[in-house]
Amino acid sequence: MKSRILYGVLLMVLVFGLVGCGKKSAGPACAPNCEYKDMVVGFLQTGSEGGWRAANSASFRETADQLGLTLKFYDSQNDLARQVAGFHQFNQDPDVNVIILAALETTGWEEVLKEAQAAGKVVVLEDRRIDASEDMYATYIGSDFAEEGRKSANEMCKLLEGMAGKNVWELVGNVGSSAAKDRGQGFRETMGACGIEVTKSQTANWSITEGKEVTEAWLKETQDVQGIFAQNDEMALGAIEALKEAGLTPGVDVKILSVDATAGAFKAMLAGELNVTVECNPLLAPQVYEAALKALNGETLPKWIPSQEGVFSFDMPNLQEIADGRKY
Ligand code: GZL
Repeated sequence: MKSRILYGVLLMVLVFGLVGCGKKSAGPACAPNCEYKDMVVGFLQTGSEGGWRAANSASFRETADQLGLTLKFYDSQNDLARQVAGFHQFNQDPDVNVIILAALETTGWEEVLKEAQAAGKVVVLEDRRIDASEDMYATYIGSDFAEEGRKSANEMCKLLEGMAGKNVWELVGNVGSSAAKDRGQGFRETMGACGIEVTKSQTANWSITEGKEVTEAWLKETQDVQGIFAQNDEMALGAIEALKEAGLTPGVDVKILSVDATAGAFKAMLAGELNVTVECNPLLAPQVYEAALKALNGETLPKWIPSQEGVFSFDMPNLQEIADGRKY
């Protein structure tokens, strides 16, 4: 009798051990030989806030077609709650085996990441990093925003060389985003090398309209500014409009530097109104899909694959040629 009870207990432990307690469900049936045609990607895009984002979205759509994978594109409309809801939706979708996130903000992802892990979904971060344990996602593919900030400060030092004043105004992106946090941090790490002081700093949420409104308000207070550091091109274009309406010559009276290197920035540099743009590469889809496929097949990836990026200035001799050759 005792041996039958012991056998029953052992059997229950074995069954629960196999079925009930595992953190992760098994990987896809195609592993370790999955191909792009087996990938069904749930892509959680931030929204459509400007030229950089448009190029980033186009990269994911075009590359999905080229590779023959299935893309389910979710537009979060720049609303964090909507982006989290979209993540839940993809976690519940039995067809989706890869989730790609361009996070609007760095925090608030624990629950959906755990849900994804339990459901056996591969999670890849693109563009924006998040504050989460590295074991909750396969890899992060995106720029070194802090380095973009340091590059920006170095270039602003060159622009303000020889000027008595070194007052710089900073137009900040979405304050919760990694791009805004890290660019601001990188700029402040390096600006002391030439005595730059950030005398005004405020969010303009990546937009032309808000970039103009914030700069207009500042100019009503003072015109003692030598440089404007806009954390993306759109906010710089807004600042340029505000300076012109205040009777100042952008790029001359006030030096302007921005980040992204979109077509709008090249147009403004060719007009002499923008001095420098620090590149931030939006064409990430090929790298991201390649990493997702490797993760789907059970490969372990480095936790960050940084993008390679340059710097462009209005006085480059071949600027028109460079502009003509760019994709965005
Ligand atoms: C950068 C990206 C930023 C761009 C902005 O990787 O996250 O978001 O710099 C965009 O133009 O809004």
